[in-house]
Order: sequence, then C-alpha cells, then structure tokens
Amino acid sequence: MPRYLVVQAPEDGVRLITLQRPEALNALCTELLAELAAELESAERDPATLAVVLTGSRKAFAAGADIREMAERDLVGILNDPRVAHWQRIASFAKPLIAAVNGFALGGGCELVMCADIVIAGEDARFGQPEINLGIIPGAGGTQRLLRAVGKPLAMQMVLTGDPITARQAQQAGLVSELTQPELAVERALQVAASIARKAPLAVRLAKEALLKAGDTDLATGLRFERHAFTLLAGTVDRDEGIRAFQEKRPAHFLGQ
Ligand code: DAK
Repeated sequence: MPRYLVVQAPEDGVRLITLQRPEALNALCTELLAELAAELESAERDPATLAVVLTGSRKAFAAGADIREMAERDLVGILNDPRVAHWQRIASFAKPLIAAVNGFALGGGCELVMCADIVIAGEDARFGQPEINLGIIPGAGGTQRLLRAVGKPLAMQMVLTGDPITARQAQQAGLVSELTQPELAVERALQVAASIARKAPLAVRLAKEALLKAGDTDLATGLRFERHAFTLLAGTVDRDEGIRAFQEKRPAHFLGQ
C-alpha cells in the first residue's frame, strides 16, 4: 500500500492517482516519487488502464521537491540521487497522463505537471519554478520542458525570478490546456480521460508518441515516425472496427488489437 498516494478507478479504463502528503503541501520526497513511479509502471502494465489522472489537493498539486530532504543531501548524495531514476520512469509513462491541478504547482510540482500530456487547471492554480530562491536551478526538466512549453521570454522570467504565474497566464502560454472552477478540475480531467479511454488504445499510444516526437526531433524525422505509426495502425483490428462502425452509424467498440 502506498503511503503518499491514493489510487482509485472511478471510470472504466481510468486510474485516478491523488498525491496525499498534506502536511508538506505534497512536497515530492523520494518515497513519494518512488511510489508514483511504481504506480505508473503498474498502470502501464495493466491492460485495463487506458488513461491516468494525476492530482493533488485543493491547496497544492505539489510544492516542489522536499526542501527538508534536500538540506540533508551533500554532493555525493546528489550524484547518486535515486530521484533521478524515479523522474525518468515518471516522464516516460507511455499511456495518456492528465494532470488536474489546483493550488501550488511549484518547482518539482510544476515539472511534474509538464510530464503530463494534458493539463486541466483550477482557476486558483499557480505555476512556478522558485528554485532560484534556494540558490539552485530546476532539476527535473524545468528549464528544458518549460522553455518548449511557454517559449523563451516567459520561461526565462519564471526561472530567473522564481515568481509564479497564474492559471490564466499558464493557459495563455500553453502550459495548461483547459481552465475550470477549482472544484471541477478533477471531474473535468476524469471526463477527458474517460473520452480517451473509449478510443482505440494502440492509436492513442502511437498518437502520444508521435506528438512527443514533435517536441524533441527535427521535422523530417518526426514526419517519418508519423508515417510509420500511421502505416502500422492500418493493420489493426481496431482500424477496421472504427471504419465499419462509422459506416454502420454505430459507436465503435475497440479491442486494443
Ligand atoms: N518541502 C518541504 N516542506 C514544504 C515544502 C517543500 N517544498 N513546501 C511547503 N512545505 C511545508 C512547510 O514547511 C510547512 O510545514 P510546517 O512548517 O507546517 O511543518 C507546510 O508545508 C505548509 O507550508 P507553508 O506554511 O509554507 O504554507 P504557505 O501557504 O504559507 O506557503 C508555499 C505555501 C507553497 C508558497 C510555501 O510553502 C513555499 O514557498 N514552499 C516551497 C516552494 C519551493 O520553493 N519549492 C521548490 C523546491 S526546489 C531533482 C528534481 C527536481 C528538483 C530537484 C532535484 N533531481 C532529479 C535531482 C526540484 C527542486 C525543487 O522543487
């Protein structure tokens, strides 16, 4: 049983993971990160899980790395930091990951948001990379993914000043896909996840992979990947079912084959 996560399956094919470390505003201690990485690996192995929603509390999605734990690490501890492997496992989750964000998403919390594919945020959410205030810089993608997500000027402003931005600014900048009233963020994320869970799983998986390629490769390579993925899907049972269902004017029933 995880100590810092609550895991539920509220919808068909959707797993809801809630970070639960309220005494530290969901600060991402090593144990919490290990639990989250393990839970996502379990979701990836489970054929019945087709999408995952990740959320925190109303006050905080996550207030960053655990600063108390950081204070205990010396240089050797940082070189052998187990969190690096946990972050890599979290960032490489292959199924759709939807973040429902309320309150603070700071430092590692903001970096965790950027590991998600879709971000639904309550209007009171705040996104920031305040590491500079601690004399450090982001360590889990907060310079690389943030610049790709929001562009250079805003990424520079956020990382160099440490000042957070509002949910509305985050949406305008491309960090958030949709804004909701705070109390509706999780519900809306579950709706989006359920909609994805009804699609053809192989197509969803390859679509995610192809879209991520666009962010980290050149156009020719990305187009080549898209063409290969498109061709691969032509041989699936689900493609035949999708086309037949359209012609027969009925909902498609996808099998993941
Ligand atoms: N770590 C540990 N405890 C935290 C925390 C954190 N990040 N954030 C909050 N808390 C604790 C507070 O200490 C307090 O505990 P008690 O004093 O009650 O025992 C409790 O949560 C409530 O916090 P506050 O009393 O401060 O609540 P406020 O509403 O007044 O303020 C706040 C909320 C979010 C503005 C404030 O708590 C705050 O500024 N927190 C720190 C935010 C921050 O600087 N985060 C960035 C940390 S650096 C890496 C990967 C990633 C990273 C590093 C390495 N590798 C792969 C190697 C990431 C680094 C970071 O994220």
